[in-house]
Amino acid sequence: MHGSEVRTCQTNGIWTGTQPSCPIVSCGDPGAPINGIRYGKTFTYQSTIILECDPQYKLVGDLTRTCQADGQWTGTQPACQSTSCGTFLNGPSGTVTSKNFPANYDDNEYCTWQIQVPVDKKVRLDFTEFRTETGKDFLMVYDTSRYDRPTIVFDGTTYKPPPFTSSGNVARVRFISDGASTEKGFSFSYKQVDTDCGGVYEDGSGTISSPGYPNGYANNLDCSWLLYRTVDTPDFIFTDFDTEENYDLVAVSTGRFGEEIITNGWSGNRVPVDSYFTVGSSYMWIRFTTNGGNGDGRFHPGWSGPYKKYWPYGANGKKKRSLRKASAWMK
Ligand SMILES: [Ca+2]
Ligand SMILES: [Ca+2]
Repeated sequence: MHGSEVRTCQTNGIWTGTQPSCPIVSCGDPGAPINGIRYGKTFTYQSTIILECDPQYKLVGDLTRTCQADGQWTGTQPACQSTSCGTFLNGPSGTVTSKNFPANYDDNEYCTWQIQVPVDKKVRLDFTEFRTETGKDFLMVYDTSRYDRPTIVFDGTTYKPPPFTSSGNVARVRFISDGASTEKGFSFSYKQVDTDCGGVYEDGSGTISSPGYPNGYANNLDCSWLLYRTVDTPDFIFTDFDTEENYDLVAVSTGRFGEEIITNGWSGNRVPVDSYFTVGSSYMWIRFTTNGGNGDGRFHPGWSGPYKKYWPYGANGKKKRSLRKASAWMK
């Protein structure tokens, strides 16, 4: 504040002092660490910036800094130190494990793996093990060209992340542990997959279809789609559905780990009446697996449908229910 904190009305009808003004406090741009990047473009009071390091560098210092009322950033500017934990990887496939795996990882880790495949492919991650200290040690997955914030963050010892497929040909995985208590860590494989076999669909709306739809899908598929909305709930509805009964399965779940199961695997040629969503969840997973043949000899076009933002009212104007069981709402 500039000006007088206390002003008194004088006998001459004029206030003492000067009228105060309250210019917003700015902490200024602290810049990016060398071999790192700064996310956040506002530097005024209560703004928070995120500081990160490129792959093969470890962040030492504060990951986030917040502008305080006195015009100073919290903490100190971090540095990016060269590290052997994390690296650049290329397709077609490989395996990544946390440090010391299957023994426990170390404290204060900051490891970044960047996985790149040819431009006409996507990156698929399959976790085989996952145990980190809940709420303290985090594995972050960053989608293609979206390195300012993770698409999804995993921690804990209860669940394993579902298969993840990037939206483009690069994905980053970062693991950060705090200064105390460790777990076994994680192991995942990566491989390149065709662009129509899964992906990340963030915000907006559009259509997702099985590979090759409507001209039929291949045998031995395993494709994983992630629908993600930053501030609300994704909603998906099948408008066409025809797969080999009992063998070519569509599983739908919600939650970070897909722990809210809507269906474990749905098949046949019945189209659902209602849409799929779980109120409050930002994440929805759709996984399509097909077997090695087509035993019934019929042609199956596959499935297709639009995704959008969850809206609580159906086309009939009635409020929709949160649906978790497939059986009750199939034609
Ligand atoms: Ca820890
Ligand atoms: Ca089949």
